[in-house]
Amino acid sequence: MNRLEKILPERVRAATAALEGLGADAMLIAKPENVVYLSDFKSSNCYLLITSGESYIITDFRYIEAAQSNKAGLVPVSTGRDFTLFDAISKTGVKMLAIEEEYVTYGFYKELSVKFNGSLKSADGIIEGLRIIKDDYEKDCIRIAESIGDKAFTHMLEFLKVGMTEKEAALELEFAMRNLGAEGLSFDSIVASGTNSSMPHAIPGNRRFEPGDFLTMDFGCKYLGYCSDMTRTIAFGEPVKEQIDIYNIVKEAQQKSLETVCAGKNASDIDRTARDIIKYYGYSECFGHGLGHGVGLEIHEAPTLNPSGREILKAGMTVTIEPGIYLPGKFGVRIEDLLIVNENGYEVLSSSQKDLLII
Ligand SMILES: [Mn+2]
Repeated sequence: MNRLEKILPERVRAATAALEGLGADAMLIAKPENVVYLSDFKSSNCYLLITSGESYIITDFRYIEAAQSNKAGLVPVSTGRDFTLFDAISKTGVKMLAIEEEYVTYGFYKELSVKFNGSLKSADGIIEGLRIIKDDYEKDCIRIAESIGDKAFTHMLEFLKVGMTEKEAALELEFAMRNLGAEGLSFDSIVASGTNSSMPHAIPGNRRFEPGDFLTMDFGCKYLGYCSDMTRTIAFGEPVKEQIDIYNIVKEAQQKSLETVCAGKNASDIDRTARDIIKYYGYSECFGHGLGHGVGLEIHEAPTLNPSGREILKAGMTVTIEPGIYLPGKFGVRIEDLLIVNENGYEVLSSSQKDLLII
């Protein structure tokens, strides 16, 4: 038996159990990652209708054959011109329907309001709340995705040369990850060199690597739908003292805050550990983003590690730890690992070295 065949019906049961707390008799799932989480069904048109009785997978002619063999125990419903999603909802006799209000469009809401004869409420955060704790299957997928990133990084250390452009490096990084078994990228790779590296989310351009450059690569791939995420900053040729000093501050902030990760810890306390170290050295203004985020079917998901993060870490959550210092017009440094939170601490999934690499 495929591992998912056992897990998917359990996830649907957990979603059904959440209906009672929500005070709704059905929940319409439209957000693709939530659909995939509950059904492993990937398409460009699919809704799940979770009810306390039967639950349904609603799609059109193009996907109905695949939907009929879903492993989640969902009843397939085919929609078309004569029988729409709204007809399918009405047919179940649902009175109080919960929808993902942060996801559905205003147009969808307007049409639903006209065609559905019951009340609506928000289902926001319900499926995300289930997704925040990763089961063993998900942990394995994320471990494999991150190890592909590590191998691709090792490959890049051989490949990168002065004179190449950021775009060429980004293309090679993508090629390497896909060649190593990734389905695709978890986000557009960030390859930022020299003065561009002071922009945390720089877009790879035509700048050519020069001796003395710092190069920040922030990248990840997908494996069986699950994302990876890692960042390393390396140097082309001997760096100057300021570069080495900044690198070591970021490395210290990254390592010390990473070591505080443990079930029961406050998300904001972990952020503060890194922020205080960077502040101590006088660079608090140069670390303007949060320390980290959860990673799963989405590249950015709960929990959020930043100064206002209220979540308490639990075993099975994933978090990135990615402090940085950015000096506008000069250079930037960011180091990022992906961790799984354990009862007694953490498991670091990224294994690439964090001492400054000079190529
Ligand atoms: Mn990240």
